[in-house]
Amino acid sequence: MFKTISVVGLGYIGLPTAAVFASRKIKVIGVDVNTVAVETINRGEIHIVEPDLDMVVHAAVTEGYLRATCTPEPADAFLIAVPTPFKAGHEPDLSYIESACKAIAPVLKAGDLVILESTSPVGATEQMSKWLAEIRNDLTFPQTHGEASDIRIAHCPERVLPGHVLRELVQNDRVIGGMSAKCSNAAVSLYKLFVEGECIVTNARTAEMCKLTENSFRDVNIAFANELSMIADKLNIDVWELIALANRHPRVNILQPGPGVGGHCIAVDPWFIVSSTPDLAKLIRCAREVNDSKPEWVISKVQIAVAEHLQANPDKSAKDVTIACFGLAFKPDIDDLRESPSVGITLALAKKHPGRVLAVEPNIERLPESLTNSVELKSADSALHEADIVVLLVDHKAFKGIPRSQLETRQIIDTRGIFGR
Ligand code: SAJ
Repeated sequence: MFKTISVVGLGYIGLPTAAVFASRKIKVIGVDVNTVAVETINRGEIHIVEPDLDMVVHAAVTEGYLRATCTPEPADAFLIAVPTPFKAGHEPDLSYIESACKAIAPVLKAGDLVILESTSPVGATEQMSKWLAEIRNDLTFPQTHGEASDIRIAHCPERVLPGHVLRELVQNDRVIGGMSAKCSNAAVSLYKLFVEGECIVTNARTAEMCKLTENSFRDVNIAFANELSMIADKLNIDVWELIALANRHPRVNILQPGPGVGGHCIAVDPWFIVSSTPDLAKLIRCAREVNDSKPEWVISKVQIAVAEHLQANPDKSAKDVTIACFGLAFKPDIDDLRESPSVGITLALAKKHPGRVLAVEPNIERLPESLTNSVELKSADSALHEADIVVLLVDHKAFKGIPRSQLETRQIIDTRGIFGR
């Protein structure tokens, strides 16, 4: 039924998905506007960091099952996995989906399946189908022709955790929201080519809301931990000990505080609920605000530490004080700096602090452009050697092994609680 599958958007979700289909010996055409990504993939290499993905892509390309291109070609199924960021006012930006629709519409044929995988506000799948129908009025779509439509449309949100993508793609259950029963059935047969989890059918709107709900649930729970960390600090209580104790209750399971919530999912998706129902989504909005305010709190803690350091060393001025920020990624053991609170904190410190600001990020080779002029990228050893104040922002494995003896004479702001434990 699916001889050729096209995956539009070869990023953190699209590329692993394309590679996994190809690993099942299905012809996959990957489409992306980024020519560098396309060339890299066609060499059998990857442009992102995800454990084991390099091997799977290399095998898929050399065996001839995966090929990338900038121009869409005919296929039996199209999976759209493009970004869905937000615009000013936290309104969802569907322009990448619209561009993907314009790109694939000319090559659609009767019987094709189009799946929206990108996390989207409620109604986006119907909107996608309308955009396709506007361009291809020679074909019929589910919003007008229901079960009899030429083109099948479904939403099937990805739910994989960066760092564990290849395992979760195969093992996680999939929520499949077709615009009609036939659309859902077609999508189930497609995912069944590699998904070992259950494929559960619903409608497109519920599938959209389900993905937003999952990430909002996590955001609200992280906000609880972050709020608790600020309260505990004020009351002179170790928040990590507090959470570990409270979690011994059989029905309490508090998440971990940090410097804020990053990434392109949890810090974004709850806004899609808020923007569609602003008067009702009070808790979801508040959680976003709590998590977004955490970096400011961390920055103020560093400023207090600088002031304390100067008090203890009256011969020094602020420009003699060196701050080292440990970790720039948005979470441990990945290279992804997108929407990372750690980057924001490091940049803000570099702007405010007259002395040197160092960054340690073992998963990158060069600093993002926003930091290149004001921050120095260092190894953990040299940063520890040079710093007066250490700000731990990401709980990378590499940092957990730092001997306590190397930290003793430094002032530490540990936003992840790894040094104390
Ligand atoms: N974080 C904390 N404390 C915690 C857990 C996370 O501060 O206890 C922070 C992380 O440091 C990071 C942010 O939250 O900055 C998000 O990290 P994450 O590991 O919670 O989630 P993501 O963004 O990597 O992936 C999420 C996942 N969603 C859920 O767990 C509900 C993943 O399954 C989704 O597929 C992904 O979003 C997505 O693409 O939407």
